[in-house]
Amino acid sequence: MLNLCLKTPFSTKLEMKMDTLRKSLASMALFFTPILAMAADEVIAPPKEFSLANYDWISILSVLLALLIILVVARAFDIGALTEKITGKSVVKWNDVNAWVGVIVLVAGLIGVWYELKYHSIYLMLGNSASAHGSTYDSMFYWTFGFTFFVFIVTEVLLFYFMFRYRYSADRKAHYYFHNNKLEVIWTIVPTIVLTFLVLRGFTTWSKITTEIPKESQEVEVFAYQFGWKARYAGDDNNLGNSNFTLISGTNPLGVAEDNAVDELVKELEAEVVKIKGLQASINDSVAVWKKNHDYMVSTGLSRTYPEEYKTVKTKYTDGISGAYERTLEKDLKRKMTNLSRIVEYKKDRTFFDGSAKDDKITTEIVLVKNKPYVFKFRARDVIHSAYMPDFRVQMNCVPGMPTQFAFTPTMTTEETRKARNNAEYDYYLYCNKICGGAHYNMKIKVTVVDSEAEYNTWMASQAPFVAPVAVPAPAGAAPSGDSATVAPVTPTVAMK
Ligand SMILES: [Cu+2]
Repeated sequence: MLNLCLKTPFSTKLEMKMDTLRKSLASMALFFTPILAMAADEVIAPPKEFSLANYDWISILSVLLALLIILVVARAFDIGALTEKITGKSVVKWNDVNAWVGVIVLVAGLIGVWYELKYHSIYLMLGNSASAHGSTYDSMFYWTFGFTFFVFIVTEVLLFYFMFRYRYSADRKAHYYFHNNKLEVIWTIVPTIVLTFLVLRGFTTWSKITTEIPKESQEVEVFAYQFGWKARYAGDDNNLGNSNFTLISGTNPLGVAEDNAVDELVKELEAEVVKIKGLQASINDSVAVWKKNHDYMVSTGLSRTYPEEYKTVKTKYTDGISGAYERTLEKDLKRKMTNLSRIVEYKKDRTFFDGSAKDDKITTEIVLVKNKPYVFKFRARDVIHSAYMPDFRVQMNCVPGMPTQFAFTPTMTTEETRKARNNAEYDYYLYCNKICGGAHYNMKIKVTVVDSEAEYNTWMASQAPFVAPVAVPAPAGAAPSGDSATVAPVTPTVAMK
């Protein structure tokens, strides 16, 4: 009997309705799920499969109940208004209602503020700063927070107090009060003094942090690119070699002025120039081959059997006869030649190529010594990035074509901070703090502060110096680079991409 009941069309309809409800609740829950800020090294878990058991039904029903109560109260007010209209007597004193609602909002708000301060004030600051200038920076934060918090509490209490105290009363008439010079002066002067204090303090602190760079500071170059960081330390000569974006190549990612690396790049570019010149010399042959292929495909009907392949052949052919192919080659050649001549000019400048880049070390993490002054020199390869080291209270934009810097002295080793934070796995990081593209969220480099120069030296010794690729001698009989006349025409199929 029961079985029969369950199989009725009614139960199928109910199931369908439940299914729709489940789906809509799922999408609602997804929409309202708060997006929690996650530490960069946390792994994002895959989304859980939807199940009704995953939801806190008590909370959902409580919210529904609260909505219902609001609806009932609103209805009651509607009835009250209707009664007033019919009887002509005042049932609800709206001014009193508003005044008391104001009091409730004030008290609830202040309880909220107290709750936040009690339970979340540990997140107000990032914890002990690990740099020499960090405490000045933190104190600035506390002063600003202190002033604004005091003003916030006073103005909120006054706002709701006045709203309550001077609500409408039939036996009181409002006093017409137009202007008061004393009041105007007070509420102009007080914020002026406070803001001047805060701004001047910020200005002097910023100037101090950014201009006072100790002479003995060690330079570290920090290079930003989509999506990562590289650091460069001076080698034994204690001198960071010069660099320029024109010199960047696959084997020289930072574009340092190092002879072998740049010679290799010149060779690569020369080979490309030869290749393009070869293609230019054989344009007519190429177009003839493409025409032949094209006509063959059309006459045999292959163009219809293989439409995608035909499209490629047709594009090549039309680009060939219209001159688009020729222009592309010209542009490509011009670009390569310009680059080549720039590099050749750079190479002539022996003060730029002073050999100091040879022993530079390019590293994938940063190691610093406690209490030693550093100046970080920032460069960016592609777009604007921002180097952000919250533990050291350091942040600086990294702008392509515009070197920037930030000097600071770390005062706590990684070990000390781990102990202070009671977290044996805590590490300092330099993050990117400017949304710079798809993988921006993962753009970081580890920073370790060690206790002694000896520890730093051990790490440094384990880092390989910037090794330039060894030039491979060209095989005997090969065409001398740059001489296009001896180059055989290149197969046209390789030509276009
Ligand atoms: Cu970035």
